[in-house]
Amino acid sequence: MAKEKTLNIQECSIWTDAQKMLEKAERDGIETAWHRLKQQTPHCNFGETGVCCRNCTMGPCRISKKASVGVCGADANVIVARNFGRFVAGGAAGHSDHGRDCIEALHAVAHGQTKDYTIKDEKKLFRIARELGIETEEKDVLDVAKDLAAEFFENYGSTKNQLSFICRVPEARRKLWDKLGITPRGMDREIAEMMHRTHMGCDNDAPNTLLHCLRTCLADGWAGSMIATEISDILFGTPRPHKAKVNLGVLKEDHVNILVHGHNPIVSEKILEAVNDPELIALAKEKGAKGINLAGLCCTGNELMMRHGIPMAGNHLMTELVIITGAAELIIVDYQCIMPSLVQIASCYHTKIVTTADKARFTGAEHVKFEMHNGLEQAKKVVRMAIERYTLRNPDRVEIPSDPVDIMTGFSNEAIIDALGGSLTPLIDAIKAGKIRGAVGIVGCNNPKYKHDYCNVNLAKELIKKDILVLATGCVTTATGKAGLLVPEAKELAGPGLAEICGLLGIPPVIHMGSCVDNTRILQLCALLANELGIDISDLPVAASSPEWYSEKAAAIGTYAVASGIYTHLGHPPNITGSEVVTNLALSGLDDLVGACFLIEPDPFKAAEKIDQRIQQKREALGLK
Ligand code: XCC
Ligand code: SF4
Repeated sequence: MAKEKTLNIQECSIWTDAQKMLEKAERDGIETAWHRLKQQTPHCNFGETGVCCRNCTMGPCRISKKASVGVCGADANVIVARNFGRFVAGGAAGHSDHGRDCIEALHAVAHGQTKDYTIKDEKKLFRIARELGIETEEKDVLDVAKDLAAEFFENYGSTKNQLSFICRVPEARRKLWDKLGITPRGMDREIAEMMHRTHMGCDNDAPNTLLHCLRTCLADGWAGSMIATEISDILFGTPRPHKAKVNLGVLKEDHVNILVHGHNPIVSEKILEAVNDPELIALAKEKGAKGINLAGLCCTGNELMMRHGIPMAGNHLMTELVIITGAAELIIVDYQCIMPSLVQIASCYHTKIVTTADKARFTGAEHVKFEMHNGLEQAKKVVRMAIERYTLRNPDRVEIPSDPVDIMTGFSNEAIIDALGGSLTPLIDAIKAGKIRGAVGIVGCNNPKYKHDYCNVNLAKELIKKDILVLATGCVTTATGKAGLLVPEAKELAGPGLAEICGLLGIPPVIHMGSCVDNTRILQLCALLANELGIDISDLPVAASSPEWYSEKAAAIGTYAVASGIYTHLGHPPNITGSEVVTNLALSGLDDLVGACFLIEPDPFKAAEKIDQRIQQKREALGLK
């Protein structure tokens, strides 16, 4: 492959496993995201600032000194707001369609349409059903599941005035949303309305469009994603703390290595079952391997790690590099964050890419469609393919670059409350006493525009030093895990107060709470704390951050966090800076409206300072030292 510009590999990633694989990539003549980014820079300024509109064929139009409005008369503010609206609608659609797949799974189990999936956490099923006002007295498990699935389906339609889990939101916040007209109604409805509003000739008032961005994203946070998390716990078990391992070193040279990549545990859970099938293990041994090794990538990796301690090979920017080890027999994917380049890179090795969802097919990959009635059978088929691939592996091309790092995972809210002895009181006391000064959820992705994981790791390190508890999800899990922050011993790196609490509870200063849909665990935790204290979420000494974000989903998450009252840091802005109105609203105006706004800061050390100041203000407003 042609290489126009060479990489400075030391500047690409903070990790030696990544650097070694980038060196091997160059030796093997492979292009990665870092190489392709070079070819794409400098980026188009119109696109970057959000002032390019392609919403009709009188255009495309772009705003410049020469032309301050498009053909229809839309100015930069309208165009930017519309583009951002469609951007977050894409993210909300991703999470919520994943949620819908979970509801369909619950529905299929409840109606006896599958033997491959069951209810693993009946207690949680009943608890959530009761929480949502579903009659459970003397009712059979499957009947409760039927009613809960039906209730969740309703959350996607147009018959509700508000989503079911709004019952979790503190009253002050609910009133505020009502007043602003942003109480989310139906998941699909808000997304469709966003598409409608942004059609030429509809919502041509940027602040008004932005309000609907908040509403659409709130639907994601309090329905689409939250439903995905809760059903995943019901079907596959609510996570409990346990140990796991992380980085490319989790691959095994003498095993058949299978990686799961994507988001929905409906596929990865069955692969986990299949790799433990004695017949398949025997087959792997027959082919000369010592066994079958399963590892995760990105969010479905988080799901398997949270529930079963399956090791994590890497985050977003490691997904190409894992193939370059030459030791990956097969990567099975469902949807979201799967670079199309994986197919091209795999073709240079013996690695097979298998897709499973009709809505996410990749040219050149093998498609094995997973459905509720055949999940296990398909999983076994895929594992058999991986074993066959092992015989094609070229040992001379194998390089597994590092030893894995230990981590602790499995912190669902249920597990956190158990660890605290049954209530949130000890946590609240620690916050009041200033031992834990506040909490920050660091979430999201990698982006080759940054030195890989530099901001993710350094922000976490700086915050824990300041006695701020960090909650990690998504691709930040792997980052903080590799940095050694996800083990109880990392308390040594924390400030004295946080270190003391970590020591007492035997927990790390950075707590792993799951995948990206599981950011709703953090949302729920904030709501529980606020309700317990009788205040609004925006009064809590908490913040959110996505330092190295890239996706539409991450923007939707940031937006629902802000709309829920959580101050949110991003390493770089979305493509909105071409509009003063939208930028000012995002960076300050929203603070007056919803009690939170965005902070943009690429430097993790400065970001930590600013987040710390905000937390300090919140503490003072609550009368805490
Ligand atoms: Fe994707 Fe969820 Fe981002 Fe990672 S953190 S790159 S969105 S896998 Ni969600
Ligand atoms: Fe141009 Fe307006 Fe059409 Fe957008 S909607 S492409 S600004 S004419």
